[in-house]
Amino acid sequence: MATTPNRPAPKTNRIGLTVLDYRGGKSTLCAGCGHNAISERIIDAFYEMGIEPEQVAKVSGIGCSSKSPAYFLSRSHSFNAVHGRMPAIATGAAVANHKLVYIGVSGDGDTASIGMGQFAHLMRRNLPMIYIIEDNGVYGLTKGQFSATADLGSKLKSGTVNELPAIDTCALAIELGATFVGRSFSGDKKQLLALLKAAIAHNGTVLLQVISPCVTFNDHEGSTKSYKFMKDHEEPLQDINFVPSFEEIEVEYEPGTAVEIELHDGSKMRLVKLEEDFDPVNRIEALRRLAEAREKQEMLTGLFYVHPEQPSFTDLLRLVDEPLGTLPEERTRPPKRALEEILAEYG
Ligand SMILES: Cc1ncc(C[n+]2csc(CCOP(=O)(O)OP(=O)(O)O)c2C)c(N)n1
Ligand code: SF4
Ligand SMILES: [Mg+2]
Repeated sequence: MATTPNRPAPKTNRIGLTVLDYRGGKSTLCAGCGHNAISERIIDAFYEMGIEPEQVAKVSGIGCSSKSPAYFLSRSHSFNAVHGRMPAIATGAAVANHKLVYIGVSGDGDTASIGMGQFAHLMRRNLPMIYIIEDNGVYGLTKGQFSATADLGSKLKSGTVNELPAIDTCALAIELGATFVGRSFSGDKKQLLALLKAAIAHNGTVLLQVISPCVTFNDHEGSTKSYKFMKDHEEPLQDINFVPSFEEIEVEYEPGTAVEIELHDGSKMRLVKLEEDFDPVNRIEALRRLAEAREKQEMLTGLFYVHPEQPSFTDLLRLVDEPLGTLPEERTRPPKRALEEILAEYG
């Protein structure tokens, strides 16, 4: 009788789960779509950080990008909201249960057009969540119209030229109050993974704009969001090394070449500067550098701004430790006597 050869035990993370425990359903997006590569990095980040999938809540709006939460972390909580309305759902959920890790996936259309009002208030509140904009410069799901992040002068396949300036969602997020803001490229595995792991360790709003080429409608000559354009033009600000709190590694850097930033959970980001003077804890400098990049048409990536000490929205609400959604009614409703006392004050 044939014997089963001894197979090595599958690799597990610090909580004993395999990478398969972090996967989702099979993607129905086009083969080669940048959004699929981002889902892969999200799986790697949660696996490597050893976060229980049941402790994660995924939210999204509408678009090819917003379908992505179906393709990672199938054991997590999930809500696919109405177009541009993911922030309201995320805010309600985070207040009802501030113990979960929230990750939102949106698109450039979902965020920078119909969802702009909700996006602005989420950034301003510093809600503790990771908000990813999978940015391909077009409305992929509705067949490739320009979005509000399409660069001035970029071309559609039909030859139509975009005559409007792009909204810089990173600059806007910093201006509005987000406390961890960066840009990456779906094809830059190392940088994107480091940013995602650091994002998990941050307490506050993380805005990651990830350039994610749409192979079907925006990957041609004349597009500034194509694979070729990004490969030729990506200019990283730093080499990002993330050291989680549970894995202290000491590395020596040349004096003045690296900055170390400690995040909420004690994890560290070691940023090896590729630009002499750039300091990501300086908000004004970050905004200035982004404005300069727009003037010079540079495709800057990296961590632009981080403020780990700023209290998040749920910190400001001074919530009790247990999630509000799990409390019995007698602890969430004031007793009749308390209401009568309040009403008596107006009598
Ligand atoms: C209220 C409403 N208006 C318009 C639409 C049509 N619509 C669906 S997805 C979408 C844009 C998606 O673009 P983006 O967020 O960039 O996602 P992508 O498909 O490019 O990933 C639009 C306009 C809709 N579904 N609902
Ligand atoms: S249409 Fe574009 S954005 Fe949508 S799945 Fe296909 S490649 Fe991705
Ligand atoms: Mg899009």
